[in-house]
Amino acid sequence: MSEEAHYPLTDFITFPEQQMLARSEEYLDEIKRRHSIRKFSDKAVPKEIIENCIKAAGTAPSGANHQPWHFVALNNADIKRQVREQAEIHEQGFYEGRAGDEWLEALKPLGTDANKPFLEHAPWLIAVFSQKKGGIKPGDQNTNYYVHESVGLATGFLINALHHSGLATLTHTPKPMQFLTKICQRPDNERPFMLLVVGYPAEDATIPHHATVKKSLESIATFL
Ligand code: IYR
Repeated sequence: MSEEAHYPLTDFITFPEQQMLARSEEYLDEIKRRHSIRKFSDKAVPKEIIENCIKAAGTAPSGANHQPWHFVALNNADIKRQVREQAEIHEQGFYEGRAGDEWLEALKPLGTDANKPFLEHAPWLIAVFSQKKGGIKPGDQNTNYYVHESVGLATGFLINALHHSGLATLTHTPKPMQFLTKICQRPDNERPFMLLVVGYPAEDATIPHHATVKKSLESIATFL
């Protein structure tokens, strides 16, 4: 088959409009129940679920379909401890001044600080890496396009897949995140993009009021 070949679209499902409306409502209800949490139980999560969710993330659209991402799933206690240690060192600098007053003020309603026990408690951490160079075939070193957009989309798919599977997440962005490259044994040409904390909520997990305030449809959308 030539590289330019096209196939007929055979797996698209058309639903009656009534059913579409019901499905859109059901999806909205499901996704409204997604909340970032910062207290995780240490209950184990089977690897196969994480694998399926990463496969789902890997179906995201990307610039020229180069799929400029790599996911490192960590559930080894010693590695998670290293991530926590490094993250807390960097976050201390952040909270003790590097962030600046305006940023710290914006974070106050979330109640976050430099302590990150969830990095050890949660059964899985998924470090997402972006690749400036690559291509569709392993080993390709071509330019990748729309790298941030692509990796952001894949990360969104991943969060959604995890939520749909019955898992809670936290999008964590220790600043700076370069330490993840070494711990995750990734090459220099990749950049850490985000760290997802994955597992079940602890019994006393909370969501800050601030995070429950979502903008109205009118303020986020315009129909012309
Ligand atoms: N990376 C820090 C600070 C932080 C920044 C933003 I923007 C948030 O929405 C939440 C936290 C931390 O993880 O604590």
